[in-house]
Amino acid sequence: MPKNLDDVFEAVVAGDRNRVEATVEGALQDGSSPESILKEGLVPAMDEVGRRFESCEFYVPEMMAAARAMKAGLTQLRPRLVRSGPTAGSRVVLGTVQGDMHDIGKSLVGMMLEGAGLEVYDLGTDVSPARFVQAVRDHQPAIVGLSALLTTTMGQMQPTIAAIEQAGLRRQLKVIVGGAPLSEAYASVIGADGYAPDASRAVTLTRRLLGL
Ligand code: B1M
Repeated sequence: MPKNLDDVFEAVVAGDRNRVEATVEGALQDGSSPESILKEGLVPAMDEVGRRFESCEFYVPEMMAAARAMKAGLTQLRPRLVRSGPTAGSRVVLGTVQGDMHDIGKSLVGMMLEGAGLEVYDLGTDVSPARFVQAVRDHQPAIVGLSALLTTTMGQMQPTIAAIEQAGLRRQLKVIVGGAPLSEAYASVIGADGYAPDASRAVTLTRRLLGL
């Protein structure tokens, strides 16, 4: 990994928000692309944090500090990742399912979709099936995106899809799902229209489902 991206990685793992901002700025000044800072610095750092949590080198406070630091870096990159200008004219309602507080991956998916010209309504985390249904009524999206990071919350996806169906809204939209514990097979079992393992493939999938 190039030295400047290594510095970003270390700063996130250390949970040092100021250092993340300084190292991201430094990497941009040195000519690194926002995509490489994301893919080679910020995202692998969160994997390392997860690894340290699993091996009990880190506990929840360290994981939270790293998440805050990561989000500071994402906020810095956001204007560069989100293109302004004409949109593709389709709306996406996005959220992390009920019981789940993880929002970094979902936010990244939202940013990349905005970057692809879609109008994104991000409902945040811990979103109940009823809130998804209300958001579909309010915003009339072509796509609903569900994110889950826990094996204990991925089970909320199916009731969310069922609630959209029971409200008579399922046929007007496509549902896409993602998050570390998910798979293509799981997506198909719960009746989603597609699964994406990462943010850039969420964009490809969305564009394909919309026929763009
Ligand atoms: Co949590 N946590 N966490 N955590 N946390 C994981 C997920 C875990 C794998 C860590 C570990 O043990 N190695 C583990 C889950 C184990 C499991 O379920 N099998 C875990 C646990 C156990 C927990 C708690 C239960 C810990 C506790 O309290 N004892 C607790 C649960 C709280 C809750 O949600 N109810 C908890 C809490 C937290 C924090 C709050 C401290 C913090 C989240 C802060 C925040 O998000 N604001 C946190 C963090 C940071 C993590 C790790 C370290 C990093 C997650 C992350 O942001 N990754 C994580 C370990 C890991 O993932 N390696 C872990 C970076 C992000 C860019 O990737 O989110 O995977 P990711 O998103 C990717 C793809 O998954 C995909 O695209 C994204 C971008 O490429 N994707 C989609 C995601 N959503 C998508 C939607 C799509 C398409 C693609 O379409 C709609």
